[in-house]
Amino acid sequence: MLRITRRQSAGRASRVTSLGRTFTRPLTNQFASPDDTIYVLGVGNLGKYVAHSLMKQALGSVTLLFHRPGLKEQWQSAGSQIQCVTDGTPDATSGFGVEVLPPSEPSAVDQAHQKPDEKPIKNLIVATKTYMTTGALERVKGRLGPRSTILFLQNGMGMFGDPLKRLFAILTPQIGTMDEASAKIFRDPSTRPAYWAGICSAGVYSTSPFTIVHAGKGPLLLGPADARPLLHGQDLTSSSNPMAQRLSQGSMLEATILSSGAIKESQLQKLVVNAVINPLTAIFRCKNGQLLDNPTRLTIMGLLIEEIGPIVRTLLPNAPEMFSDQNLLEFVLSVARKTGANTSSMLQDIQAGRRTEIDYINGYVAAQGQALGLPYTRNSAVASLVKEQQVVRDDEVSSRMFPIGNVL
Ligand code: KPL
Repeated sequence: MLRITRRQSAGRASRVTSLGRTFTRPLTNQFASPDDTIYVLGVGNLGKYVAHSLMKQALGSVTLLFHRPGLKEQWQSAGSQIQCVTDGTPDATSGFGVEVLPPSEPSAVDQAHQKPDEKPIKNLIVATKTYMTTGALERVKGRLGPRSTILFLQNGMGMFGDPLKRLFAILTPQIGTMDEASAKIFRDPSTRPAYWAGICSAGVYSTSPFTIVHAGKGPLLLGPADARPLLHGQDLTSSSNPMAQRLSQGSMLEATILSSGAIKESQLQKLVVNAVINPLTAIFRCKNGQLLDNPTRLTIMGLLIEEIGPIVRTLLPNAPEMFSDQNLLEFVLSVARKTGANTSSMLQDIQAGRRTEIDYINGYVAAQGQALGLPYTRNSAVASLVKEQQVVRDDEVSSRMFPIGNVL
């Protein structure tokens, strides 16, 4: 399996080790062309964090894509900068390009929307909420083509490159965002952009539209989501992908480029974490760490893993030992411990009155279980409770969630 590691050097150069060979390349003046702009679609916690880190380290131009004109006004009131607070110290970055996207309905173009920019986009980071992905991509699809790379930096699952699943994506929302993008936006594989998946474990939350708090360190893992033929001699799914290279330079993002197999494993491991911690913190309205000191909640975590483990192992033939139920449970517990003081993104969404990403997490797991003929009803039960914004007390679990038998 191709696993690529990157080492930072102290000076203005980086060393990349690939298949046993090490390359050294300068960090300066590589991204001078405006063509190399990295566009960020979705300025939530992660979009702002990645944009700020790229700008801070002078890794080329970055343009923020706003999906509504009101965001541009908020941006201007915030001094046209992203503020990132780490350990109480604020740090601001400016110099971003900004564009307000045209509305999806061309007839809705009005004074508030600037004339649509038609510049092709080579590098795009999609950091929207999962359920907004295709709606947002629809608005820039004309600027994307087979020479473009889209990095999906989101919760939930991406894709498995299975044409049947893409067909299935047309019929159900309970599918990964990349499959959905292929099914609804980029139907023709020969003109489709290269897809990359990203998983960011940094703890980041927003305190205002353009202010984030960087509360916990964590790496950014990147990898190509599928293989595809070379286009004019360029392989956008290899570690030499220009956007992946740029993200992996500088130390702020702690980024590592993985092979497609390794990123799929990481995505599935993250899916398991999100499918246990997110819905339970939402249903019990608790911090991540409050799942741990409670025997009822620990029992539910184990029962959910009993369903999720077999589904994930079927999706990952030759799953390594870290995908055993026991190891998955231990991994989830360790993440809950490390992020104990965090409010999960799902609970944050509920508290802010936003739609949650449950369809792309437990909804996705349940849909896969159903398609594979594996048990999935506990995942459906938690998904329904979250969708209905129900709050459940520990002593009501067996009657309102699913039977939990004798608690440990
Ligand atoms: O990714 C997360 C989320 O809240 O979405 C975890 C890891 C559970 C941290 O809160």
